[in-house]
Amino acid sequence: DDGYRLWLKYDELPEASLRKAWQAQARGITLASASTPTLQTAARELQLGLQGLLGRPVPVGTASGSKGLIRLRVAPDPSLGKEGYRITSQASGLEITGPTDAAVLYGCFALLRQVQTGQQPNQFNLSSQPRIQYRLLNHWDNPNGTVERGYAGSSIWKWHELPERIDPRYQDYARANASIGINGVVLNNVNASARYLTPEYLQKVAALAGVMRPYGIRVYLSVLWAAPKVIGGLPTSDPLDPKVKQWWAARTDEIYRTIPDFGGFLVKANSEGEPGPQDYGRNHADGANMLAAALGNHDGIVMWRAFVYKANSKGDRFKEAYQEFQPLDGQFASKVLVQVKNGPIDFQAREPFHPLFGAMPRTPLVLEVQLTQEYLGFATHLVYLGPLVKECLMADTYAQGPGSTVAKVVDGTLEKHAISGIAGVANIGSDRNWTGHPVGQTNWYAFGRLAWDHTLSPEAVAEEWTKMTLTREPAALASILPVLNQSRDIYVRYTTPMGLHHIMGQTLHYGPEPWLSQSARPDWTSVYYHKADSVGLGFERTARGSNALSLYSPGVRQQWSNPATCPLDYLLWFHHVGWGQRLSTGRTLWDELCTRYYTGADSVLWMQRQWEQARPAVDAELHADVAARLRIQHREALWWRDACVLYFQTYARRPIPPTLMPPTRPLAEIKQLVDIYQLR
Ligand code: BDP
Repeated sequence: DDGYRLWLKYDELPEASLRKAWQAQARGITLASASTPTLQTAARELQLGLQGLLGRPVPVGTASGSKGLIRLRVAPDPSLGKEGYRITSQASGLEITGPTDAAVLYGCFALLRQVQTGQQPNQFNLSSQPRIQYRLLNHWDNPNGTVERGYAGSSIWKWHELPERIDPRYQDYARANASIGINGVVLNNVNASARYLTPEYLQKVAALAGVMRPYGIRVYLSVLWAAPKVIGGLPTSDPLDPKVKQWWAARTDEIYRTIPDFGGFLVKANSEGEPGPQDYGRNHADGANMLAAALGNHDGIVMWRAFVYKANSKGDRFKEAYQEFQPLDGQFASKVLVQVKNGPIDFQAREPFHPLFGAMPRTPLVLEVQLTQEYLGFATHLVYLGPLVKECLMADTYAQGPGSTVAKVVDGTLEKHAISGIAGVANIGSDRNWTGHPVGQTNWYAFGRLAWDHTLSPEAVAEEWTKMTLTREPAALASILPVLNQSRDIYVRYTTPMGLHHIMGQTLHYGPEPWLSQSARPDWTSVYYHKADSVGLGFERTARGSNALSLYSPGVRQQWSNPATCPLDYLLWFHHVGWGQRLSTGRTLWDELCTRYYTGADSVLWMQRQWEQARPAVDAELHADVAARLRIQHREALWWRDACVLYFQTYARRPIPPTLMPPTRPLAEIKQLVDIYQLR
């Protein structure tokens, strides 16, 4: 198994009785509504899946009357929103209904999921509708085929071949997305090239949109703020300049002439050297609102990113996005959503939720999470991110009292927004199995499922994926699922336990480099974040330090500002703690730190054993691939452990606790590994 088919494998169900039971319910598929491309797609996808799973033909027709037919029907149902579906057992057979053809398509994939995960065809009466409206993948793909922070080969978009040649992979990509409810894709990197707005490229984008459309997916573009200058020949890109406004309006009209269901724009402006409205003394709202005006009556949105930190900032980077954006709450046009990363720094293995959530009640906020594992071991380490996404969604902002979770901010229910969105930075590339690490597919899958319904548990989602992708054998599931579910915590332990953050290798963001003290800017170093000294470790963000904690609601602040009540997982995010300080575990900070690094690295051996136990039930090629990656993961977990323990020991001046075996190599040797690994 080369992994290409993802979770849409559709191999014949091994249990004859289950097959039979479903066969009786699926003798054929009928369309009870006027056929549209999406409805035809729905019928074809259902047919494809059922034929594989049941091992016999499942014809699609319009005939009715006979029993055991699955009816697909578009029918108004105010309780289902636009995209919700209902699957019911009728006397004549199963019926999949929804208010739009895309809803029926989602229903078809939901039914397939039932069959794939081994459910019996009982009396169905199930319905589901997405809680978040815009569920988008963000590709950080460049025109030349490279992918920023991509670890699964090159871009799947072959711009030089478009629009004439449509790689069959585009359709398989669309199928996979539709099967988990993703309804939009931003095709290109947020560090955007202006090229995408040229007529030549719009033809290419239109060709991709044509593949996505029957799957209920709209395409979006990241835009370069300076495009009016770069490709428009204007002397300025000032958002308040009439010529600039005209230029964007004309460009936008042309986009909609070429791609009538175009989704809208994603913008990274005045961030990490990208141009933006501040170059002209304007603010983010001026920029976003100008683009919203350019969209006019077209059905499109602007997603304006809040990932900003000033070029010469002297303060705490933690606070910068908040300081720039919070005062603009209420000033954004109705088509604008502000897109906020899950945490205040940058996709670290564990971050406290971003303080902007709950702090901009008059602005819809898109939650941005990173599926590509930039800071999480690339495509080498097995890290299932469902728990990370869920942890952020469940975090309580206390903005309107207890229960004001990030999920409720994002889905719009807390602050009563008409639009809502969530974005995942894609981990998809040209590798045959799409994500490099075979288990990286879980992160794509879990993003879609949690975007659709954030009340799902990440454990349940992992189980679905594993059953659909790897095996339904109970013993194998019992060994694989704990590995997935604990993998993120294990990764945190051997890299950045207890709230350490941003101590990874420079530029490439791989491996440990806690000693990094020189860089183009202080907040690109490691010492800026861990602040190790002879007294202790951690970033003081209480009133005694940067006071970043003041950005949170009192309910959060109260808990986190006291080191005794701050969860250990966040301790060093907010406190500079003495090496000898005793923690709730009974250990000193130093001993706890060492213990976590050691147990984290040891746990990778446990992951290997668990994976080994599943061998008989998992495809041999795929099993061997993951097993080999787990061996690398252990070697690199030891690298992290030894680097961090030995480096922090130079400040702590305490022995490794006696129950742990001290590293056998000196720090100097480990420091050299950075150069070897990073090919600097
Ligand atoms: C950082 C990445 C950088 C991205 C940036 C962003 O290192 O490549 O351009 O995020 O989100 O994590 O804009």
